[in-house]
Amino acid sequence: MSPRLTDWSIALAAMLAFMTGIVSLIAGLPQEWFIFVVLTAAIVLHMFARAKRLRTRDIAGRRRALHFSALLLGGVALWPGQQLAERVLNLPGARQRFTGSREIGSYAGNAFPTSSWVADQPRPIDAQTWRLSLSGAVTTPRDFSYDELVSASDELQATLDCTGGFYSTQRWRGISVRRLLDHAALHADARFVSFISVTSYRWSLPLEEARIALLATHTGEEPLSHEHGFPLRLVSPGRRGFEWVKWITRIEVLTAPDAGQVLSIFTSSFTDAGRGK
Ligand SMILES: Nc1nc2c(c(=O)[nH]1)N[C@H]1C(S)=C(S)[C@@H](COP(=O)(O)O)O[C@H]1N2
Ligand SMILES: [Mo]
Repeated sequence: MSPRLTDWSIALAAMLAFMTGIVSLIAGLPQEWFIFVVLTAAIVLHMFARAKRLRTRDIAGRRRALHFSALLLGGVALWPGQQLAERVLNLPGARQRFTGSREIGSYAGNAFPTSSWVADQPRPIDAQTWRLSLSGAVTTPRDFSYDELVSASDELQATLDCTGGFYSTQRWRGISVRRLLDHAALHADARFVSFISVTSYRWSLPLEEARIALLATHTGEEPLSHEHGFPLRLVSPGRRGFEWVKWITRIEVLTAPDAGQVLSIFTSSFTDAGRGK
């Protein structure tokens, strides 16, 4: 590939990345994965087209060694200084969690940001006709009504942390997955539990981890809003936000990992239900 072409593709990629940044700021769109993919592709392209082999004289010699150690030490020395400055000036970075996310709307019911992996936007769900079905590697598959699930009143405090850059800690209420599974008599070879949305977005957890997760109907004292996944969403402590499936309608017990789930989170927004049809 000619140098010109790669320079153009880098410029284009940088512009795209910049524009998605602006758009997501304005529209509150969620993920930075798109920017990441575009930039990575551009850089890899650039490396193949333009990389020069490292020569010994680029890295050997006293001057070079001094130069590199100074850069390294300088970087290390600057970091605590930057952290301090952030705290003193109360910049947004000061309230960041180790994931880089900033806290918004903890312990305030539905008043925290809402996010989709791509663009899932189902129609509001009527709790009275909605059912949760539990099936797969179980002896007694069955359905549950909203009222049955609400009456369990299990509680779990956990932090939703979206890769889009916010986190929010809530006291969630609903029914624990453990309690739900106790209704179904699992087969001996049950290994995973898959949580499936009306949009076909799905994600699974290993059985033991699933048991400590919660199927939430409420956040704080409020029933979940439609945007936050009413009537039922997964709350999975320690897992990233994209794994907390919203608008769940089916739970399937699996005997092997679900290889198709990764694709499902990218395609669900293009299904009829995902588009609100
Ligand atoms: N069905 C479905 N569930 C989903 C998503 C989605 O697009 N579809 N997005 C996930 C992502 S990326 C995050 S961060 C959380 C956001 O939950 P919130 O809208 O309640 O903040 O929901 C997750 N659950
Ligand atoms: Mo997210």
